[in-house]
Amino acid sequence: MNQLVEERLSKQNLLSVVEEELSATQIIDIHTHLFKPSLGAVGLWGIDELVTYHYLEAELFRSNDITPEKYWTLTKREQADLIWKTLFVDNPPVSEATRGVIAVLQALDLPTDSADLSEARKFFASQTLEGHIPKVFRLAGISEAVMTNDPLDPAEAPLWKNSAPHKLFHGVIRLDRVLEKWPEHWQKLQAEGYRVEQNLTPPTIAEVRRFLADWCKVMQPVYMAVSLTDDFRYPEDSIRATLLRETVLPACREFNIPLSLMIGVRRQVNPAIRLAGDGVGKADLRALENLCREFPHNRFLVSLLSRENQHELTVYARKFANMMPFGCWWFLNNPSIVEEMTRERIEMLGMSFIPQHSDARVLEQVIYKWRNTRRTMAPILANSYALLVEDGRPVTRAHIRQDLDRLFRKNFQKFCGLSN
Ligand code: RAT
Ligand code: ZN
Repeated sequence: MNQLVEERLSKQNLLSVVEEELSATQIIDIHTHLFKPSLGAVGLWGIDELVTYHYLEAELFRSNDITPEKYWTLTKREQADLIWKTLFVDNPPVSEATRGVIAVLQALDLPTDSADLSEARKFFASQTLEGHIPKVFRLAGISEAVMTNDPLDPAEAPLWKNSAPHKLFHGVIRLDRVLEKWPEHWQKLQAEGYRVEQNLTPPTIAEVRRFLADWCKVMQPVYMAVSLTDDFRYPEDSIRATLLRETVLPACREFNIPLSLMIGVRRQVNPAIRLAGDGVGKADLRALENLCREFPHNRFLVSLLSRENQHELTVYARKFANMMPFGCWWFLNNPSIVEEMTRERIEMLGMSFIPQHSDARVLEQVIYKWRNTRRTMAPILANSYALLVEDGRPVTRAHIRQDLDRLFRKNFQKFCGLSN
């Protein structure tokens, strides 16, 4: 190790060294809605998708009198033009989601204050997806992105037939349809040749296991995942709990992968605004406690949507090493809340958690989401080291590098049983 890396840092140097090291860290983005190029038909990218992101659609209706009903009759391009005019021209784009679009435009050397989107559209029309992805990942400082793959999505599932592994993307089996909407989906499994019925009989359980095993072979998932509502309970007398206990958790053990639980959504509190219409509710974390205790041979990645649940989750992480808290999810991914959650996690867990994921739905969003995460987290990390130095323990660049590698790569790789 060279002298510079070993040098004990003074308190004044900590922030700049953390910033430098954080910008050099190649992050694994552990939860996104991005897709590898061979699944490109379901992947979103480009200016019209960026501007019509559902986070921005939710903001549109607060600053423009258009009704949701009228908005949904517009073409994607017309929707983007309306949002651009409303949230970027007539109003200052200071919210987290609007500012993100500005940061992406700047990173791609496109105008940030133009009256319309014509120049940006011209730029994106001249890109190929294969060439654009590595450039975007480079600008975002990420080495890999973890996808969200729903084997029951009629648009996505058939694309897996001709899809080879890709070194920048990892697969994840997303189970919302199986676990949360079994009555509407069991016939889909039946149509695919699995001998299931609506009742969870022993043969049906065995066939759901076979379905999961088959998709594990196809998708090579790094984990399985489900998003759960704020009223999630475990144990409970329900289809969801039975499928979890009898099919999903055994499959995770068999394939030695974690289950990711994202808990706290309140679906469609305002259905008129569609994807933007989900809300948040505080969850009862006894469900999580029961799962972590009753299934010590399973591992759980956990992200919760309610700010009010975060301290409790951090306490649970101190009780259960088979649980890994991750990310500041969705409505929490704002600097004020990221700061609070990250400080709390470092204070109670040291470096044994996964600070963030991007949840990017549109490819170029990884640029701004990771830029914001780095910007918010650098002072928090620097402050933790400053306190340590103050209390008598020297800190070097090598220590910082190792910690960042652990937070943004190794904790995930180890928890998922991936080799690095
Ligand atoms: O953040 C989002 O875009 C949400 O709509 C959800 O996709 C959420 O992240 C999820 O994975 O369910
Ligand atoms: Zn998501």
